[in-house]
Amino acid sequence: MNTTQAGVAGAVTAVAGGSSWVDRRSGLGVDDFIAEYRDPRRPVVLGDAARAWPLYGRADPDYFRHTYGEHVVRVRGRDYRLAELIDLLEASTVDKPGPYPCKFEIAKTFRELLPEVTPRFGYSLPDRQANPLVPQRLFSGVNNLEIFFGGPGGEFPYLHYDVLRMHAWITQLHGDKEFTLYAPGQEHLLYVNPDMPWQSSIRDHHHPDYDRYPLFREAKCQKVVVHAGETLFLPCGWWHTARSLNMTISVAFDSLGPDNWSDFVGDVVEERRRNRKPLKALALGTWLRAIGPLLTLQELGGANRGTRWGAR
Ligand SMILES: O=C(O)CCC(=O)C(=O)O
Ligand SMILES: [Fe+2]
Repeated sequence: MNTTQAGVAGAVTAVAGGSSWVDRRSGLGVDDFIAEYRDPRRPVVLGDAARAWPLYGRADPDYFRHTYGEHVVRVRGRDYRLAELIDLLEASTVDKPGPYPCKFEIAKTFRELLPEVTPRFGYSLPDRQANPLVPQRLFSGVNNLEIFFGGPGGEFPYLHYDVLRMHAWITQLHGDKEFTLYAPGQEHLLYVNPDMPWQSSIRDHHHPDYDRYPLFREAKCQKVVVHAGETLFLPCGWWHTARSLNMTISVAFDSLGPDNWSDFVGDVVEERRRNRKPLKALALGTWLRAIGPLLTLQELGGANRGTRWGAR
């Protein structure tokens, strides 16, 4: 991106260390997105990816209070009416943050919202998750289109990359959320949890215990604030965590395409090995590697491009 484009797009965000940044782009063609961000695995903030969603520009706390206020949602084992939860989050402060994340799977908890966050944007396609050749049970822990509500100071509890090396997409519908990103390749500095290697063991990464985690000092992070209307693309394997700067409403999902297929297969196999299921690892790995080229062929014929959620 040249400086003129950068200026027009409102562009670059200064980051910790001052040496790196996350681009902000609007009006980006899908081919340019693939060439400049997806394939080189660079995060980007897209200004208008979700512009076609009916909910875009309308999703403030009052909208949810009025439309879904009586909806009962469960947070940390307690049931709230959504209106009550939003009141609680709006009244929370950085010193006394409300619960976070308050996240709900849209297809289960807010089914009526599905058409409001459709179409799925073209940047995230093709997506292989709904393909009948791919065993659906693999995706039980994957972020399956979730809506997040947060108040000031609400922090995601751990540094992680999205399971199975999916690409992550987080659209800010309301408010501002700060993301802290660590590029892949720094795993030796992040104290990866051996039992859950997509998570760091470091808690409170804003005030880490450097006696316990001395190497973490050397890890280089980038911070980016995502504002209402913007979508953050986080390529597979990028470590991240987030904090809500004010009352926020976001929609997040993961994607699996031809470009992160082999990363995905690697993590699926690795997880079976870690759980001492070598035969399952072998069988699944063989199957998934075999269907990879088949899926690519299908995609040449237009498959895996459904713009409805869960569609093929
Ligand atoms: O928006 C956030 O708090 C971060 C969400 C996230 O990274 C996730 O659900 O995997
Ligand atoms: Fe994530």
